[in-house]
Amino acid sequence: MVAPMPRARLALALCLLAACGRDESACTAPRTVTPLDPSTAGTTAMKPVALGGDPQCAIQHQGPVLAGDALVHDGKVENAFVYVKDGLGARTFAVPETPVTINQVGCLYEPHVAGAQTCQPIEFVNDDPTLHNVHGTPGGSQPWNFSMALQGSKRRIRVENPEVTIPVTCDVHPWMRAYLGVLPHPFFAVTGADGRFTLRGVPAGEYVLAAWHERFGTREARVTLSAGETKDVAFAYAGSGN
Ligand SMILES: [Cu+2]
Repeated sequence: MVAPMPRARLALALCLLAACGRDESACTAPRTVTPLDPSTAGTTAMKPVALGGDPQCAIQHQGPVLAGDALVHDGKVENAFVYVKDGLGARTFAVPETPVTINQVGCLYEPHVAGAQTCQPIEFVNDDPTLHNVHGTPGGSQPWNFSMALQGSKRRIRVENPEVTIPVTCDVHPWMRAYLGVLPHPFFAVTGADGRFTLRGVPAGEYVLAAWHERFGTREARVTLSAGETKDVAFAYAGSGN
């Protein structure tokens, strides 16, 4: 445990004020949901995200794995955020009330990368018997910054605008970092230890898919999905990424 420095205490005080004044009214406005026909929806499944098939690439990226920022297993990239970037048109989607949970456990965020829909509740939980603060710094929505002093405490926010991705940090423990991808639709996923993801129920259409990774950068792929079709899409990272 690193004791908070005076400067950190000041930051925490400011956080509380900022959190109190957070206006989430953009998330309470009524919306008309676009109906999707499940009988014509398809699925995009994914082959493993690979580091270009070159073992040297994987070796370069591995190093000490401490915080989920470069988890590569047999060339498969974990913690990439994959999503439909374009192609859904003007559809509007229902907002899930089930919260996305980001835990603070062992002074790390779990999960390290998470996705949520705009205005969906995002619940931060402190599982540690120590003080954390949760500091989100979106570019297109209001920031948040609040302290969580008690073990077992929970606090919810909603992010009003899409953004891939929003860094979440703790001013007490500078190594703590999570990333939150926020989208106006439900078609996103985080790759698992096998480098795979699945996007279910995507309407038939032409799409741009994107894969974002904090170290390796962003890749895009075009995919055309017809009704009921399942397609494999692979992204490859090579060299030092980006
Ligand atoms: Cu912390």
